[in-house]
Amino acid sequence: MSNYENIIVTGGCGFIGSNFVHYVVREHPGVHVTVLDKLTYAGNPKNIAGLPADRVELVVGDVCDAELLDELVPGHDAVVHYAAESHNDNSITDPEPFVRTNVYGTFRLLEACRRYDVRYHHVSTDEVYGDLALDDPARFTEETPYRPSSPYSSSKAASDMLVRAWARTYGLRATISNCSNNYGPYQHVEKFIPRQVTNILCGVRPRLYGDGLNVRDWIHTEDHSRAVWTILTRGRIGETYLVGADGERSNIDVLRAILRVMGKAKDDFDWVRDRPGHDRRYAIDPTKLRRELGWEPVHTDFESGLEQTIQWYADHEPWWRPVKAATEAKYAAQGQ
Ligand code: NAD
Ligand code: TDX
Repeated sequence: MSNYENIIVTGGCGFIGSNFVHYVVREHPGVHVTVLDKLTYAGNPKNIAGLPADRVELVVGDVCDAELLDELVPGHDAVVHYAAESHNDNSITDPEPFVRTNVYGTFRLLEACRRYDVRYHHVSTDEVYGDLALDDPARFTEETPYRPSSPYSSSKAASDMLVRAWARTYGLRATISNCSNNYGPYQHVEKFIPRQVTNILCGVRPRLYGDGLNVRDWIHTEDHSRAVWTILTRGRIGETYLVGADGERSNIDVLRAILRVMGKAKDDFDWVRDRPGHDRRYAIDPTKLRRELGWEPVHTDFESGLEQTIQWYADHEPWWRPVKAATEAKYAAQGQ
């Protein structure tokens, strides 16, 4: 049993938030989850369909809605804040919803948690630290200065700063986690791995940005969910924890692994226009989370996790097919 019996999960119909909802329902039977989700293009109620109605309630609404938060937040033990505009490429074409949801939405939640003295956990990204050179032996730690590059990562960095200020100034019981790139089932087809897998399933060639040498530090979303629960229940108030699973890989290596698993030739893809301001490399040093809270990733074999993820997309075409054409039309307009 934890001290948390009645929690709000914002963005619980998205990729990572829905994984956390499933995780809590499966692993922590005494906990009731209220999902607050606006159901944007990225939110899908099917991601949490079938969970017991006495454990999970979906409230469709906006984290920017102060009146709704005044109704919803009192009486809950904690808010775990996943809701965000999450895609870098979208933030480059239209930054406004990123500032609104990620910055103003976080502000509204912090105000509600302050008013009703509710524990708050903030889910953030390693992208707030900017990028590293490919040959730099360094990895990001909790002490690395913030240096975000994109409208998305700067909006997340701004939201992290608000959380720190609310913790220090008002004594809000808050923690922050900054995680690396997640993979797994239910990830929107706009993101790198699902985009390439579903392209191949549609008979379309995958698309690689720039020179393909950019490095991302991959973690299975199940490991991320367990890390967030660990920090929510046992993390020190006011602290930041980096979450990563030693999963550094170049984009071209990941793409070649996908091509291999799906029976395609290793050069069966197209090079496309690079992302403006494209971060070169992310890498997380997760020592603090491991030493202080004893968290360890379970999904340490990236290749087998990737194979399972590919199989999930092959088995769940009705889940991704309805949004595939619109997603690709957006990319086509950007030359990607
Ligand atoms: P996602 O885009 O798949 O899901 C976002 C969810 O938030 C959707 O369900 C959407 O409907 C909801 N939402 C958006 N705006 C809202 C609003 N104004 N009010 C209420 N709900 C709203 O995103 P994701 O990949 O699951 O990411 C979840 C969180 O994790 C984000 O905060 C993101 O910054 C963070 N994160 C993601 C990754 C990654 O690899 N995807 C890595 C580290 C951190
Ligand atoms: O078609 C593509 N081709 C390609 O080469 C796409 C969609 C992406 N890429 C590259 C860009 C990145 O180097 O692949 C890499 C991964 O791209 P994304 O899936 O868009 O992820 P990224 O920009 O790294 O950000 C992700 O991880 C950190 C999440 O989307 C963020 O929400 C999270 O904070």
